[in-house]
Amino acid sequence: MKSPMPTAKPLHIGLIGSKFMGRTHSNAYLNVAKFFDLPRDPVMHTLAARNLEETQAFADRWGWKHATDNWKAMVQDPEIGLVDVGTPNHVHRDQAIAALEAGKHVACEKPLANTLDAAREMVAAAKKAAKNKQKTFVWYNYRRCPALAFAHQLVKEGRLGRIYHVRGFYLQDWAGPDTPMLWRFQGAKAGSGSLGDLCAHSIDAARFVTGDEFAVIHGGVLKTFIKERTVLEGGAGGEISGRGASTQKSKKAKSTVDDAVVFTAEMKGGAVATFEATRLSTGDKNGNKLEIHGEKGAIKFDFERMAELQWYDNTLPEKLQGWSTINVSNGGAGHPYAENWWPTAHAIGYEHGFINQAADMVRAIANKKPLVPIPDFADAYTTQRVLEAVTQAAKNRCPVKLSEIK
Ligand code: SOE
Repeated sequence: MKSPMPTAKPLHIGLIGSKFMGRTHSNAYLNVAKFFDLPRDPVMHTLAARNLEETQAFADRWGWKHATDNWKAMVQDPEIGLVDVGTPNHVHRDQAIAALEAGKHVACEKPLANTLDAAREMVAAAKKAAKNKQKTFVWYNYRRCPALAFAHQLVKEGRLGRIYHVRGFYLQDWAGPDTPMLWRFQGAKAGSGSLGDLCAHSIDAARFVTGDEFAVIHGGVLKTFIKERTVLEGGAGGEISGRGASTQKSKKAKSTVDDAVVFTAEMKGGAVATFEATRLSTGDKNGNKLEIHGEKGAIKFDFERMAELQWYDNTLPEKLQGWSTINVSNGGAGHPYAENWWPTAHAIGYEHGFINQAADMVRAIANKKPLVPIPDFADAYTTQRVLEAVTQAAKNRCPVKLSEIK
C-alpha cells in the first residue's frame, strides 16, 4: 500500500557534529521516512563540523547534500528549517541560541548544557522563539525505547497506582585508567561526568515514566576515582572509545569530573528515589536501568535487554502474581513504535530510539502530536536543575530542595 505522500514542503535539516551523536542523528534522518509516514519529508541538507575534509567525507558517506566547517553560516541558511546540535556540552548554548535567533527549530543533544546558567539562557531564547512558532527538542533518546515508552503508558493508565519507589542506574565501564583524556573528563566542557552524561538519562526517564517531579535531593556523592589521564598527542579521540586518537602517549592532565555519582531523592508525589551512575562498573557496558514500584504494579527496564519490560501486576489474585517479561514489540497489541518496525520479537536496537525521535520531531514541527512527550528546552531545564541540585547536595553535604534551584 502506497504511503500517503507528505503534503507540506520538505524539512531541510542542518546538523552540527560528526562524532558519535553525529552518526546516530544522521542515521535517524537517513532512515526515518522509510519507516514512518511523515507530514514533511526530512532532507539531509548540510552537515557542519570542524575539519572540512573529514566533514565532507562524513557527509558523502551519510548522504548530507552539503558539508561545511562553518556552523555559524549554516544556521543562517534560509533553506534550513531545523538545526540539530550534536556537539559537546559546552557549545550547545552558542549553537542553539544562534539557530533560534536565525528563526530555526532547534534540536539539541543531552544534557541541555554544561552549566545551569547556559541552560537557562537557552530556555530564555527558546521562549522568545516560541512566539515565532519555533520548536525546541532535546535528544533524551531512551524515552523512545519502546519498553520505556510502554512503561510511561502503563503509569499514565494508572496501572501502577501510588508510586512508592523509583530506582535509576546507569552503569558503564569504559573509563578505566587506560582511557585517555577526552572532553568528557574536562569539567569546563562537559559540566560533569557520569552525572550529566549518564544520570541525566535516568533523571529524565524517571520524570518521563512517573509523570512526577523531584522535590528534594537528600544527599549525594560525586566521586572521581581516576584523578588524571594521559593526553594523547594529535588530540584525544572525540568518542568514548577514544576512536581517532593517536597511539603515542605524552603528558597527563587532571580529570575534573565525577567518574561515579550516587544520590537519594524524594519526588513531589511522595515516592522515594535512589540513583547511581558510573563509568567504572566493571562488566556493565550500557546498563541503563529503571525500576518503579507502585501499590498496584511494578516495572523494571534494562536497556541491555531493551525489547523487554518486566511487569508485576499486584492486582491479580495472589496465587497468580509473579514477574512477567513483556516483549514490547507487538504492533498489533499497540506497543509504542512497534507497528513501524518488524513483526513481534524481531528486535530493534539502540539506533531505533533516535529514528523514533526523529519521526516525532518532524510530527511536532508539523503540529502533529508525538507518540510520547519529547522534552523541549524548558522540560530539559528541569532535568538540568536536578543535576545542579545533586551537585550542590554532594558539595555541601546537605539536602537541596528543587524549589531553591531556579
Ligand atoms: C557515553 O557515556 C554515552 O555515549 C552517552 O553520552 C550517551 O548519552 C549514552 O546513550 C551512551 O553512552
